[in-house]
Amino acid sequence: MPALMSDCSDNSSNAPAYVQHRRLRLWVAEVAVLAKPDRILWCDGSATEYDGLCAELVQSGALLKLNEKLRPNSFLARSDPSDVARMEDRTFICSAKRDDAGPTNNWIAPAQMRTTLARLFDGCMRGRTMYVVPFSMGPIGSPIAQIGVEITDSAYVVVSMRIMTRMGRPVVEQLGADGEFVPCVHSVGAPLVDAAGNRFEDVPWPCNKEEKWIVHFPETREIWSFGSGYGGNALLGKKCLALRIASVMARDEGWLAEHMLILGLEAPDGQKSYISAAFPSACGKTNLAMLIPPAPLKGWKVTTIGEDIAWIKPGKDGRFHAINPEAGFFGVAPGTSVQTNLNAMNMLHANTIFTNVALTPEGDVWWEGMTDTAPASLIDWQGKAWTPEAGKKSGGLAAHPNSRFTVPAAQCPSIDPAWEDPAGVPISAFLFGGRRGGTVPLVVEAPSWEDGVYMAATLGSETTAAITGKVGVVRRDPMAMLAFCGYNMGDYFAHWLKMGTSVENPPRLFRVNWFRRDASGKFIWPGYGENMRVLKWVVECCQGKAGAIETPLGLMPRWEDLAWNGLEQFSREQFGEITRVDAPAWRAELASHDELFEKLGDHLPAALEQRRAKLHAQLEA
Ligand code: SAT
Ligand code: MN
Repeated sequence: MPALMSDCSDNSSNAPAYVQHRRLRLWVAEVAVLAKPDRILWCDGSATEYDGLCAELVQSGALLKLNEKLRPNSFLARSDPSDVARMEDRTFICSAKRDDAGPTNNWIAPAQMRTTLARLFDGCMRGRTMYVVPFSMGPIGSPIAQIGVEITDSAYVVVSMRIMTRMGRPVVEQLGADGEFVPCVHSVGAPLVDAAGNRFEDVPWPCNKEEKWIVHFPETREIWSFGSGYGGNALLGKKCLALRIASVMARDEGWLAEHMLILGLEAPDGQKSYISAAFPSACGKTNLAMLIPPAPLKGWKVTTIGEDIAWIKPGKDGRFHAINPEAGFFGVAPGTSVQTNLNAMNMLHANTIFTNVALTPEGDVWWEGMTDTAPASLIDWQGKAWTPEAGKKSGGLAAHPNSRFTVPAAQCPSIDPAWEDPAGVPISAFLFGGRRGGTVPLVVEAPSWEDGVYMAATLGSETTAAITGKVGVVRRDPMAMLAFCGYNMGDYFAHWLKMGTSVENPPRLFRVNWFRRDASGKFIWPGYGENMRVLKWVVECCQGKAGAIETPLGLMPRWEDLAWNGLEQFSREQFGEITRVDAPAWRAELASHDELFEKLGDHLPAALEQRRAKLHAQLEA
């Protein structure tokens, strides 16, 4: 933590009496001296506080209250059109040494970054309220949990953090007088008063159009975010703490902080397994985590622990145990429907904050894919009148492709009874998947941990609207962590290799791809609930019961090894198409892994180069 300024005392933090933590009070006072807010408000996390803040946000026009009968206690926020997704090019890892951030992260020297932050945050909260938001990632008091305190000048962030994390007074009480916490400072970067004292009107979605910075100091475990109010840029417990900072903690302490969902699978005989799966943003993690098995696969049941992040620690029983550090879901709205994710649709019935979806004349929400036909008239995500005809003509969408819902996890109908178990759940398999129109087969089990780490490290995926930039280009996204690993990617691979030997029974590793397309560009595999057929095979592999054949890539199911009841219309030819291993395409694929591997230089573990040589040899055979 930076040195304390001399001209502030802990009295100026405005902390309530229950805050016993002197260092926390001093830090809050210090940030206040820098950011110069009109007032400081410590959030207790109560329902009264939440309701009050939502009412204020409605008053100011930042939130729109949805129809109480159709969508009780729910709101719609519309962001500034320049602030709609994570910004990877504005995300920085400021480690002491450039090499520790590695070639896949943006790096700026800590001292230089601190100078920039001092400039950005000086007076950035003038005219605003500075909220102090203590939060726990993981059940409060769990040995796996971590505490953070986010200072923010956005009430939208406060109410979102109350859904996404365990937040408020109980966290401060858990901290006691000297507990460890990760300091997180966030400002939308839009003061309401300038240095000369001139006051400006607020806007519904304040942000800084010129500058956005999402900054991490891994050594001192601090987060500073400026200029954006959206998602992972602003809700600092999520990608910033639970992935970028936590991945560094995990490296140092021997565990894993991963961009993974966690789901439970109950077999017809009652046997329960848990699977964790890594997919890049907006590749269907939420849908997979809440999957409803097709009726013909009677007796199988899927339960949800988490849909975005998993913290995984070696257990005394020789297995990995995982918790979901979050308390809510920040899921992609478009494409969510009663057909694709009934559990999510039911979960969103109330107490939800929607961002950048469309508004119906009845005061409810709509997004592309929710229903086959769009309502005759809507207000789009930018607050403008929208009709299906006009949309067709202009190509303008009613909901932004990265529009989101923010909802308490407890509202999910498929939530697993153990989702808040502080000890976590034992993991049987890790799945790694991306969006790949070609080349990558439906499912492959890696022959060994090392082969699996190679598979995961070379995961490729077509980019989505969850990040700013071009959509649909294949990029290497190792373990779906490209944007979230807080240190050198080569060292991260070495950490993964080592973790496989840290327990007696590590999970089995699989790669999946639901997104293969035919010659006309259509998805071949039906996906969604039908993915249960693949999950069933995965669980059976873990139990040594599945049939499979060896391929150059690893173990794959034959047609007869998957359950097809209820999906008879899916032909053997189609199955052949999505499981085909095209040797020339794979040679090109292996060569494309250079794109990442070459960058890593001597940080690339030798074991991974050996795996690639082995794969090359197998493809020749
Ligand atoms: O990073 S966000 O939390 O905004 C969403 C995502 O990309 O997964
Ligand atoms: Mn994510």
